[in-house]
Amino acid sequence: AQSPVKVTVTGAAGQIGYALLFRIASGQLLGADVPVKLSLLEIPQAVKAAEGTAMELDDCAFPLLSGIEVTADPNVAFDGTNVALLVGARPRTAGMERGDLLQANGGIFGPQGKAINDHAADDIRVLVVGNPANTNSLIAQQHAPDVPAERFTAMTRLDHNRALSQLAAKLQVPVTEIKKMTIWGNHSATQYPDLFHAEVGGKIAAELVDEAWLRDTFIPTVAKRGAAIIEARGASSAASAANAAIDHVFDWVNGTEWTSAAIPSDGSYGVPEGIISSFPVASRNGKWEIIQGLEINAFSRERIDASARELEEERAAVRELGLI
Ligand code: NAX
Repeated sequence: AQSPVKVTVTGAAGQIGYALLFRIASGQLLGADVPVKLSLLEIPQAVKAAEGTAMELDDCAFPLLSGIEVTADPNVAFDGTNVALLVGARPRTAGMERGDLLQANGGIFGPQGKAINDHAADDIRVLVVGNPANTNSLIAQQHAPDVPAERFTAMTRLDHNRALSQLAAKLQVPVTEIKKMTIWGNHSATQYPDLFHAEVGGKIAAELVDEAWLRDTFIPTVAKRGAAIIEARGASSAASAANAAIDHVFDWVNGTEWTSAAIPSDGSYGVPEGIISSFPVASRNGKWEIIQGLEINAFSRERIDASARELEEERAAVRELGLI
C-alpha cells in the first residue's frame, strides 16, 4: 500500500481549518485511495482547541487517516510535509495600516517558509490561503531558496468558483456547462474575472451577457463576494474557502485542463516576473502551466495590469520592510 502523504494545515483551530480537516481526512484532497497523515499547526494559545478538533477527527474513524499531530512548532509541523496549506494569518484589524499588516504577516510567513525550506519533503507543494494570500506566499517562497519557486502558490480558486456560480445563475445553466473561466491577478478587490475566454455551450460568455452587466454587476459581485458573505453570515467565508483549497490541491496533484491559480509569474501576459499572480492554468504531470496564446483585449488589459500593479506594490512594500 502507498505510504501516507503528510498534509500540514496552519491555523488549524480556525474556521477554515474546521471546514477543511475533515474533508482532507476523508480523502477529498488527494484521492479516495491515498492515506494521509495530518499535522495541525497553531499558535500556543490555540493548540488546545486544535487538539479538540483532532479528537473529533479521531472520532470519525476515517479509514484513510493514518495519524494526527498537533503542534505550535513549525519545524515539527513541516517535517517531511508533502502538502502545506497555510491558512493561519494575521487579519487586518481596525486602525491597522497596510505596512502593519504586511509586517505582522511577514513574521508568520517568513519563519514558516524557512521551516518548509529546512524540513519539508522534496515534493512539497504549498498553497497559501491566509490573506494577503499572494504576497504571503511570496514571503514564504523567498525564505525557502532550496525549494523550487513554482511550489509556492496562493488561492484564487474561491474567486474562480464564485465567478462560475454567478455566471451560471445569470445564464440559467449548470456550472458544468461553463468552461475556461479565468481569474487574473491578486486575491483582492482588483482581481479580474475574465468572461472573454470563458465559454458556455461553445459560445464566448462575454457575448452572452451585456457589457454593463459584465462591468457593473459581474466583476464587482465576484470581487466583493467575501464582504457580502461577512454581511450575511456575520463571519467570513469558511466552508467555501475550504472547498476551494481542496479543489486547488486536488487539481494540482491530479491534473486539469483549465482553472485559475495564483502562481509565480514567468512574465506571461505582461505580468511582472516573480510576483504570485492568478492566471488561467492547466496542471500536467503535477505542475501548473500558464495557458498561453490568449488574446487580451483593451478591457481585459487595463484590469490585468491594475491587479498586477497592486501585486508589484505589495512586493515593493515587503522589500522595503525587509521581509523578503
Ligand atoms: P480564523 O481567525 O478563524 O482562523 C485563523 C487561525 O489561524 C486561528 O486559529 C489562529 O490562531 C491561527 N494562526 C494565526 N497565526 C498563526 C501562526 N503563526 N501559525 C499557525 N496558526 C496561526 O480565520 P479563518 O476564517 O479560518 O481564515 C483564515 C485566513 O483565510 C484569513 O487570513 C482569511 O483572510 C483568509 N481567507 C482567504 C480566502 C482566499 O480566497 N484566499 C477566502 C477565505 C478567507 O477570508
